[in-house]
Amino acid sequence: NKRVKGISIHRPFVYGSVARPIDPAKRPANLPAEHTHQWTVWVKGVDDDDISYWLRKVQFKLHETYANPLRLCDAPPFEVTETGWGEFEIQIKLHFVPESGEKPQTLWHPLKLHPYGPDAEIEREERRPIISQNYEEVVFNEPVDAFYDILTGG
Ligand code: SLL
Repeated sequence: NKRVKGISIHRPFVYGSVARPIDPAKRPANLPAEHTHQWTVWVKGVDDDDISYWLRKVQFKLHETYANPLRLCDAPPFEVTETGWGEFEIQIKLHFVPESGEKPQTLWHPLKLHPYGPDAEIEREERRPIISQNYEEVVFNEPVDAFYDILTGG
């Protein structure tokens, strides 16, 4: 399994979160009283492109106030939905397909629940979803040839 010399392959993806305030009228009876929002954090392809040919699984690490803070997504969609009361940094660990021989890579996403800035008041009044999303690229430097074939569809 030789490395393809002098080659870097970039693969784009997006990661982010959306949070919605829980509507008091639709509040599930079993929800802890202090939970104010429902949110989802994700890793996915740009325009929902398939990324599972290079991304094998994703581990999300939530704040320690959550029961079972480690959440493993073994297949797409790579996302976690939860309810809660506070903002925190979510650790996102990307595990690549075994053929890659690549070590996992870690990134951090600040979960955003509360609007701020010039439109914060109207966003709060209208209970608009709070979206925070980032574009990123993973760079595979000199991939092994089996992985190079997978990446390039060869
Ligand atoms: C804060 N530093 O104090 C942050 C921590 C943690 C949020 C926020 C737990 C929900 C649950 C939850 O929402 N933790 O109890 O399951 O704002």
